[in-house]
Amino acid sequence: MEKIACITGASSGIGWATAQALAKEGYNLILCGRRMERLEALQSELPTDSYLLAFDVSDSTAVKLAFAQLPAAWQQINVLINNAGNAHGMSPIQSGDEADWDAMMNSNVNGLLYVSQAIIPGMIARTSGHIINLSSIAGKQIYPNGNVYCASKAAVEALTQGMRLDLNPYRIKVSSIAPGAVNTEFSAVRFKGDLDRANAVYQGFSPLVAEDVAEVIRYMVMAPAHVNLADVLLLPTAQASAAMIKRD
Ligand code: 8X3
Repeated sequence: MEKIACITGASSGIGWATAQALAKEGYNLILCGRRMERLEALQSELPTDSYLLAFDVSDSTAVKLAFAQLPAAWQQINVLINNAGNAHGMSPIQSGDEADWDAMMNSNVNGLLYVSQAIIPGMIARTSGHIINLSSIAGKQIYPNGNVYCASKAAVEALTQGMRLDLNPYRIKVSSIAPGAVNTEFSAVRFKGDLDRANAVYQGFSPLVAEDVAEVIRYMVMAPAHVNLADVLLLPTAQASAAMIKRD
């Protein structure tokens, strides 16, 4: 039987690369993102079938509506990749921007919860499924000025463990992957389009690229049924910790 994976934040970066990696394994894909034209561009590249859902994960009504309207053929979701999320701003806690805080908590934490809540009941009914949450090294190690972003990813780590406990009776795998420095749109978004500042983050060493993360996610998804790569920390070789990177 054909398998279905649902990927949030599929319109760029790690989500986009993960869609390509899972499609190569034969997965049909539900691709979620805010930008329909980007989802259509991705769809046209994929060798398997896909269904597009354009919504903002932080809008709980939109999430509910999107999944309630899924055609029957797309309702049996085997794998959920909770990838949507971002960093907004990077400043000391005393000068943080409330809108940035809300944006991070709403997408990285609440959005993950809303999408999971829409998909988990089906997995429970079938007593099978796999949820992979995109955490970050920022969820394991707090760094200066990372405050709220780090808190949001620490919440992802806690929610992953909580989900694994609560969904254990239903044979649902729950995993997280925590990448270090990955050269995507991440820093451009964090620094609000300041590309000099964004590019400097990845200068002087070889950072991960989205395909590196996607390849590990592919491996996590394809592991045998009895194997769960529950907690994966993925770093560029040059990175020793959240705050220590060996640059040339
Ligand atoms: C992205 C990695 O180190 O910029 O989640 O927080 S870091």
